[in-house]
Amino acid sequence: MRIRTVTMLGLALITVGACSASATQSPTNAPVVSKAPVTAVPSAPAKAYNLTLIQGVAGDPFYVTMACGAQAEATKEGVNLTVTGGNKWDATVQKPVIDSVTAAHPDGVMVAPDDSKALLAPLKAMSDAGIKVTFVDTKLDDTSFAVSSIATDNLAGGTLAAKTLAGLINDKGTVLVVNVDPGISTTDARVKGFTDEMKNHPNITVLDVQYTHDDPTAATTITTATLAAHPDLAGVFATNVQNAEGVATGLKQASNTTVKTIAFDAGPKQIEDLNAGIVQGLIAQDPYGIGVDGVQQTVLALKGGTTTPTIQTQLAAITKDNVNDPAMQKYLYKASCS
Ligand code: T6T
Repeated sequence: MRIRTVTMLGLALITVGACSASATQSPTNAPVVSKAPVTAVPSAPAKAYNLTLIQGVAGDPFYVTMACGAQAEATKEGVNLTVTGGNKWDATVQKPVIDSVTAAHPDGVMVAPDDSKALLAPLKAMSDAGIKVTFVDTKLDDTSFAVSSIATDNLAGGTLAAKTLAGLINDKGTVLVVNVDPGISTTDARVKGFTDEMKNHPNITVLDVQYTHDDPTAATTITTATLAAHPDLAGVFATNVQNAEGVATGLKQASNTTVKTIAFDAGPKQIEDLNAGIVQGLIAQDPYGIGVDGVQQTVLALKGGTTTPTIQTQLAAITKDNVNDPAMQKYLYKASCS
């Protein structure tokens, strides 16, 4: 069990150690969780299991980095890994991908479902076909058939985003939340953490959450329209890579230097926008670690070991001032594994 909190220019760096269902509250309200050791592996004959990682969407630096971690762990464990994903964030695009993986019948699948309800039937069918299913990043509402669900503490990340943004705007003004779609376990939790925390800031008005369907162009359009409708806009919370990129473009196009922006994730363009001073803080996840844990848990299940139902991976708050710190480098997402 470990938690480390360091305050850096108003942003708290939280590293939350992994896992398990039981959580207590730390002084910062970030859950402190204890990690069950990955030791209970019965001796089993060596087998080159076939695993598949189904990304939430292909090409997103978060999932690219997750695939790098999964591949590194697969190589270490001597198992085969295939990586696949739809070309946009959409349950109707991901469903046929899931169905074709089920038809190919790998031994185990790590999957980030694009919707917490709509993909229950195809993923249950995958599990019923005898394939071990592990949720990485996003999950379904029904996790009963999963080996493990591995994700950032997105609720705590949303809370941290709200506290940080409130500090940056001197606890007053109007703020915009730009989100992907309703019904995604990760981003829903981020918005809940954010809006719940903002109830403690009575002089901040949170506008109705706006959805982009994971399209950066939509995030730009929303930002432009909101600046026109609310010229006093003080802050923005962008809940993931694409929304952060689109919001930054909107602020740049408007030559706006007053709005403060906090975003989830740490893709290469987000780091550029942070360094350029367009975005003030990034709540970065550890997708590489999620990939590693996903393979570990799936292989453990295949070997008949005791898996951990819920694993929470680390997050960190990145600012322009700490982005070059060695400790932050593991939180910066990759455009490719090499
Ligand atoms: O924020 C990540 C991921 O955690 C989320 O579930 C979907 O969006 C990302 O992939 C970033 O674009």
